[in-house]
Amino acid sequence: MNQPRVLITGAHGQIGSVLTKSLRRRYGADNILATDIRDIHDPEGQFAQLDALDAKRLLDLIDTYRIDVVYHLAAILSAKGEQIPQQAWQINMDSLFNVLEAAKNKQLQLFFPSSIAVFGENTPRDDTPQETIMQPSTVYGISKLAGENWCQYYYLKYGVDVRSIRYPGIIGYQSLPGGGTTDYAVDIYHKAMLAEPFTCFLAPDMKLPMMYMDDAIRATIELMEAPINQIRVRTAYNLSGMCFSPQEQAQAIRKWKPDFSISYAPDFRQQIAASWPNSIDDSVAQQDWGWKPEYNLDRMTQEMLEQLKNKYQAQKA
Ligand code: AKB
Repeated sequence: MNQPRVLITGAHGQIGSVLTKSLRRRYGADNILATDIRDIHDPEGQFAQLDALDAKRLLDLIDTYRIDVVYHLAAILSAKGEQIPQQAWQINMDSLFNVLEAAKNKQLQLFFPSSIAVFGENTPRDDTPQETIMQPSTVYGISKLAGENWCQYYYLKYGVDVRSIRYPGIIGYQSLPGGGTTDYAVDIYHKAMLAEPFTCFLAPDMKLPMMYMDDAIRATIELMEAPINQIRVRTAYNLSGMCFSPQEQAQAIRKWKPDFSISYAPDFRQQIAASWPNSIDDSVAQQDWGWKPEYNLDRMTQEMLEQLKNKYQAQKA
C-alpha cells in the first residue's frame, strides 16, 4: 500500500513535535514534511520553514513534496490569544482558510485540531455532550468553533475529507506547551522532578479534561486512518482521557514524590478554565471509530516522572 505523503504545520509545537516523530515512524521519514514558522534545523527528517499565513508557499510545498494529507497544528492557544485577540483570530482563521482551500483545490485529506475551548459558561459542565450549547468566552474558543463549522462547510460543499478532534489539555514529557490554560498540568511534573515547589495559576479544585500525549497522538492517527464511512461528525469529535483538579494531580504526584509542595495563585487563566467543562462525553467517537483511552491519572503520573527523570539525567550527563 502506498504511504500517505504528509505536511504538518506547527511541527515544532507541543503536539506537532511528537506527532511528527510518530508519523515518521509510521509512514517513513521521506513521506513526512515538518513545517513551522520557527526555522530550527531538524536532524531527523525533512523540514521547511512555513508561516501558515503564506498561502503561496503552502501550495508550493504541497506541489514540491506531492503532499496528500495536511495536519494543520499551527495556532495561538487560549491564554496567549486573550493578550492579542485580533492577531489570534487572524492567525487561527486565515491559516485555516489557507489549508481548507489547498485541501479543496488539491484533493487533500485535512486534520484540524479543535479544543474543549469551544464550550462556554452555558454548556453543561459534567459529561459535556457532543452536541450542546456552545458559547465560548475566549478568542481561541471562538476561532475553534468557527473553524469546526468551516471544516463542516468544506466537507458538505466541496467534499473535503476534513477530520477534527476537540482536544482536552494535553500532557507529555517530550515537549513543553505554550500559551494555553492547561499548561500548568505539564509544568507541575517538571517542578516535581526538580524537587522545586510549584505555584499553580488555577484554583486547587479547578477540574478540567486532560489527556496523556500518547493517547492524543494515537487518537489523531486512528481518526485520520478510520474508513471514511465511519466518520459521521464533520465539525469535531469530543474526546475524553481523564479529568482532575490541580489538587488531585498534586496528590497523585505525592505517591511517587511525597515531599512535593504546591501553592495556588489563580490569575486570568482561572476564569478561562472555569468556563470549560469538567468532563467530556466522548461516546460518539467511541461508536464511530472505536476510540478508547489507555491512561488514567496514576499511570500518566508514573510515566511522566520516569520519563522526565531520564530526560534530566541525560541532560546532566
Ligand atoms: C489551551 O489550554 O489553550 C489548550 C486547549 C485546551 O486547547 N491546551
